[in-house]
Amino acid sequence: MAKSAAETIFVLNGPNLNLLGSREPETYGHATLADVERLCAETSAKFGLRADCRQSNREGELIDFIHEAHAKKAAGIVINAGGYSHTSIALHDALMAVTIPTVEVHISNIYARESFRHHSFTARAAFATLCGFGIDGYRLAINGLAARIGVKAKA
Ligand code: CA2
Repeated sequence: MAKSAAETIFVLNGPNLNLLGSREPETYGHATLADVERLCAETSAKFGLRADCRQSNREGELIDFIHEAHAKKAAGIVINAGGYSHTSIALHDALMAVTIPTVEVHISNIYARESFRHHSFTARAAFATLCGFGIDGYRLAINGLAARIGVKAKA
């Protein structure tokens, strides 16, 4: 049976994350964006949820995805806004406006890197942030999101 929109988690990846697996493996590992999306789909399925995975290099398109999540009554958002995390008040405002339970993920440990990565605007609109776990952070985020929205793993 098709899952209703209320059982959908939007997984949003921002600029340059389409390059995962092709460069800077010492920082971001060897996994590709397709690997991330597969991991999110598999993890969501354990909870009877569906992962709707999107990536964009454009701030406005990411905002449109957040609005779409609201329009489709998404159960949650997992977002790695990439570099926009550190610059985008507009993405912060979009997340605040929709009041969908949100977890922020960063593949790298942003606090062990340059100081300009230590602040995230989007994190302020999330109930939790995970960083430094590599792509496993997405799996952990979906587990935490499911717990927050009261969805248990299916037997
Ligand atoms: O650690 C993360 O997930 C980041 O959100 C990644 C962003 C960076 O600006 C944030 O500070 C932390 C950058 C994404 C760039 O991704 C690439 C992946 C492979 C090769 C080059 C860039």
